[in-house]
Amino acid sequence: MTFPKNFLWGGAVAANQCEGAYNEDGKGLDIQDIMPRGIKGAPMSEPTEDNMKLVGIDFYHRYKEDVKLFAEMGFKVFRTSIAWSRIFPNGDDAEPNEQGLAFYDSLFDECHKYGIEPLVTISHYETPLHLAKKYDGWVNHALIGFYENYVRTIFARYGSKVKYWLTFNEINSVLHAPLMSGGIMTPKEKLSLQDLYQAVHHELVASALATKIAHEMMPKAKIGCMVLSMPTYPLTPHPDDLIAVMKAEHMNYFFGDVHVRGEYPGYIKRYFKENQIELKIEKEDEEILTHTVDFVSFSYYMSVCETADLEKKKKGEGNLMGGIPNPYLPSSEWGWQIDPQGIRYVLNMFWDRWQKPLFIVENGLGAVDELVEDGQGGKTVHDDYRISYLNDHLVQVGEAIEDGVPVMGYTTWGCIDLVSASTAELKKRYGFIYVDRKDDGTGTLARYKKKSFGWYKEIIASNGDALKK
Ligand code: BGP
Repeated sequence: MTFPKNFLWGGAVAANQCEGAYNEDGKGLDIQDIMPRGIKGAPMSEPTEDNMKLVGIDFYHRYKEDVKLFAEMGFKVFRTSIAWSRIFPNGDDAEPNEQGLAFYDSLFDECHKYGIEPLVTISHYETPLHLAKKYDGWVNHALIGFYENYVRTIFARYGSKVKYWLTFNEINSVLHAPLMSGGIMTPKEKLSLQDLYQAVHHELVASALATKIAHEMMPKAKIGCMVLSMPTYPLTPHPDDLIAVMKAEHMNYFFGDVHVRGEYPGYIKRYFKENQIELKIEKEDEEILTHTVDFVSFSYYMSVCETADLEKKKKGEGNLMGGIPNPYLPSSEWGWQIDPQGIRYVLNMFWDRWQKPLFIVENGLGAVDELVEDGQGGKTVHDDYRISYLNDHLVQVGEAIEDGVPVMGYTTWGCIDLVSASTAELKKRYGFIYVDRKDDGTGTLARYKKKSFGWYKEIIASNGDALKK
C-alpha cells in the first residue's frame, strides 16, 4: 500500500466524551452535562447522576497513562478537543480560567514527550451551558464574539504546541442536532428554519474568523473545517432519485463549499429563497468568509440511500443524519451500515470538488466488547470484528491515495473506549483500549489492551503495508 511517508496515523476523542471531571478546577457546565441520553433524549435542567459523561473515562486524571498507551501503538497524531467551559466557564467571561488552560498545556506536553502531534478541535459539541441558556446558542450573533475571544486565548497559549486545528466538529450536524451541535435550547420542533440557518451563518462566520486569526497568529499552523460525511446513493436509477440525491448532498456540501470557496453557493441561495429564509448578514461577514481553510477534515461512518418516492422514504437508524438503508450493506449492532468503499468514494468526491488536502479524523466501529482472560494472567478483548472493519476501510483509503487524493492522515474514532455522543452509552465501544466502566456507573476504570491494539501498532509500524487487501 502506498501511504505517504509522513502520513499522520493516530486516534481521536473529544473532551466531553472522555475527560469527566465535569466540575473540577473551575470548569463551567456545558450542554453535555445536562444531556444524559445524548441526542436521543431531552435535556435536564441540571447534571444528573446517571449522566455517564460526568465521569467519562476519567481521562482528566489518567491522560498520562493513556497517552503512553497511544505512544506504544506508535501514534503520530492525537485528536482531542478543548472543553470551552474549562477555559471560559460561562462562555462570556472576560478572563479565562488558568487551571483549565494549565490542563491542556500539560496534555499537549505529554503528547510531545512521545513525538505525538496534537490535533485540536476547538468546539466539539461542548457549548458552555450558560451560552445555550442565555443566548440560545449559535442563533445569537453574540456567540461569534465569545468564540473569537476563546480562539484568541487558546491560539495565544498553545500556538507553539499545536500545529493542527479544526474549527467545529461536524459543523453540518447542526441541521439535525441543534442542541448538541449548536447549543440551541429552543426544541428542534419549535425551531424555525430562519433561526436554524441564522445559527449556521453565525457558525460559518465564526469558523472563517478563527481561520483568519489562526493565519495571523500562527503562520505555520494548519486549520481546517470538519464535516460529517455521508455519501448518498440513489435507491433506484430513476432520475427523480438522482435529483433527490443531488439535493441531499447539496445540504452537506454547502458547509464545505463555504469553507473552501469563501462564499454561499447558488443552490443554497435558491433553497433560502424557496423557504422564505432571509439571513441577516452583517457588512463584515462577507469579507470574513473569504478566509478559507487549509484542509478539509471529516468523519466517515456510513453511506445512506435517498429516493424521491415518499412511500419508501421511511427513516433508517443512521448517525445523526438518518437516511434510507442500503439493501446491499450489513449493519453494526447500532444499525449503522458498514460500507468501506464509501470512504474511497467520499475522498474522491471531496478532492474533485475542493482540491484541498483531506484528513479523515473519525472512522470506527461501535460494538459491544467482552473482556476475557488473555491466558497470561491479564485480560483482553478479541475484537476481530473491529480489526476487519478498520482494515477494510484503510484498504479503501489506500485505493483513494492511489487515485491521486492527497490524504494527510487518519485518526480512528474513540481510540480508547469513551461515552457515545448519540446515545451517551459506554457499552458502545470503539477503542483499542478497553476501559472498565459500565453504564450503571460500576467498574474500576482500569485500562486493558484489546487485540486491535497490537494490530494497529503493526499497521502504523508498517505504514499500512500490513493491511490485508
Ligand atoms: C460523531 C461525533 C463523535 C462520535 C462519533 C460516534 O458524530 O463527532 O463525537 O461520538 O460520531 O458516534 P456515537 O458516539 O454516537 O457512536
